[in-house]
Amino acid sequence: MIRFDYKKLFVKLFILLSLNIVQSQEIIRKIKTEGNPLFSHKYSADPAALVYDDTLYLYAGEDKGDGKFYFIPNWSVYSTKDLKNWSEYKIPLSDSDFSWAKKDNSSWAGQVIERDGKFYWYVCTEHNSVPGKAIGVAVSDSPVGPFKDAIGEALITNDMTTEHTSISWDDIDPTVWIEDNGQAYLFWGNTQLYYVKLKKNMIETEGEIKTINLPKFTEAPWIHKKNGWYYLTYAFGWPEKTAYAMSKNIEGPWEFKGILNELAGNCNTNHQSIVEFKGNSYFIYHNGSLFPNGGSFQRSVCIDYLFYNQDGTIQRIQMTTEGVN
Ligand code: FUB
Repeated sequence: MIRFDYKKLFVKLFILLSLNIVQSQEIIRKIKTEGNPLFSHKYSADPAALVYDDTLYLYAGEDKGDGKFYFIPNWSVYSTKDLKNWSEYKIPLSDSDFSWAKKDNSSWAGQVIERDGKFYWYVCTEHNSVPGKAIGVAVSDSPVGPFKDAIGEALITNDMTTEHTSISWDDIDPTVWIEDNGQAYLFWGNTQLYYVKLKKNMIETEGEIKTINLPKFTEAPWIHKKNGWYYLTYAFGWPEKTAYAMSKNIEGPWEFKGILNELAGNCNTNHQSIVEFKGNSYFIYHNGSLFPNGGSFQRSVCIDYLFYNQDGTIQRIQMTTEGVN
């Protein structure tokens, strides 16, 4: 006689049901985009995209600046399957989720990466006892969160990099990359570009912090790979354009290839993210085009196509108002 395991069935049903409830509960808004900027209900800055399970997840800061400086107390997450219809989820991470972060301060850019079914969000915020910016990491079982501090302290603090620059905001804009052999890397910086290996647990560094020197490096490094080439795009000069370098090795040497994107109009920063999604390559960035008060501290995320040349170099981005719709 076959005995039916009701207990197992009940546990499975309970897990499925709660996952479903969490997912549907967390969507706070459905958005149909009409071009650039992508979202007009609020300001959004420093986009970082993650393609996972046939879906593009977009992480961005809630840009609540008063017109004088950056103020980003929360990060948002959006998802889409077609780049037109988007879901916005309940705020998945705030600077107040890091007990070591200064209260009511500005948390800047970050990036989410998946490893072994967990999602790690590297962000920068202001440290409350080590003067300057610091990098923390939050973790979740879902790409839409909620995320929680994965360590309970910062991963990178300003005092770890003082030999390279005296500014207190050089430890910003983390971007992460995992090699096919499993070795993970963290890149970050302002004025000086840094990188360090990460242990498999993604919450500890391994070995020394190294530097990379690229022309007019300001901030916002982003690593991606295509056809055997590594690309390191970054914010170039001030106000920022986007430039890029290429290498056959994640640890360089990097060859500077020039400007990729022009000034983002009335916005000092440009902050890019590059991904491939359903057969096309995309350049996701921000500008100050949201009418009437958009600008350098009230930015909005945009998306345009990115095209490669035969030799692997990238064609200049054409910023458009139509976007990719
Ligand atoms: O959003 C604050 C800062 O502005 C980011 O960390 C930089 O990349 C620039 O976009």
